[in-house]
Amino acid sequence: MITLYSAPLSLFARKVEIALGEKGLPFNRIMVPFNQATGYDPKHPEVLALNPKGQVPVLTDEGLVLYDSTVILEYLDEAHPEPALFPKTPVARARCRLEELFADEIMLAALRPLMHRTGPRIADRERRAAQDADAVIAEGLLARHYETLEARLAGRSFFAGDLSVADIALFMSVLFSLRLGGPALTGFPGLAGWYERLGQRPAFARVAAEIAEADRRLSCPVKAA
Ligand SMILES: N[C@@H](CCC(=O)N[C@@H](CS)C(=O)NCC(=O)O)C(=O)O
Repeated sequence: MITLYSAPLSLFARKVEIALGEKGLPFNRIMVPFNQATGYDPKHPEVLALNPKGQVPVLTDEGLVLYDSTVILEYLDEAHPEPALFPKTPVARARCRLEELFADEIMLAALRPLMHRTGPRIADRERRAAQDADAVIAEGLLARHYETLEARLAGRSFFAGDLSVADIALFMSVLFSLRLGGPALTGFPGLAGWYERLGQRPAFARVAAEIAEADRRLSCPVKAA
């Protein structure tokens, strides 16, 4: 039986949940504690024991212990090939991996300066002003990333052929951008349609609904800039 250590507002662990859902794989989920004041501290002892980085997601499967969402998604696709979440040819697979990296690293870098918005307000006015200024710059960067994605999608239904890990990772980045008060998808009709279509798939819808519920329970409301 697969066990997944996840967290309510973990972009990376939720990628794995979507992949497990799309593949119809049952799993036992252990939600590690998270709050907006101290984050993941104190860390879940089993996560500390299983992952030298002390992060979620961690997935265990019959004695195998894996961490890092990218490694986990590759394992799941090889161990449970149907339905495939990677394209077939080396070139298409390489492009799919690059899309995932674009989401996980490049879009994440632009999301980080927005993350304070769901946390408690800091007292220091100067630091707050600096955070707000950084967030405005990051919003511009996110809008440029949307433009890039709109062009790459180019009217297609998915980013790498059929539904793939590229769509899962990019969906999570766009979802985080929207929940953190990043740019709306207005003006990006291809991307908006793709996001809406994915959001109707049960595995994506479940994760999106659980994140919205976790935000209501754990996060400070995000004010419009
Ligand atoms: N590259 C890793 C990133 C994992 C990661 O950043 N996890 C966050 C939650 S989304 C975490 O556990 N943070 C706690 C920490 O870094 O101490 C992946 O793809 O799984």
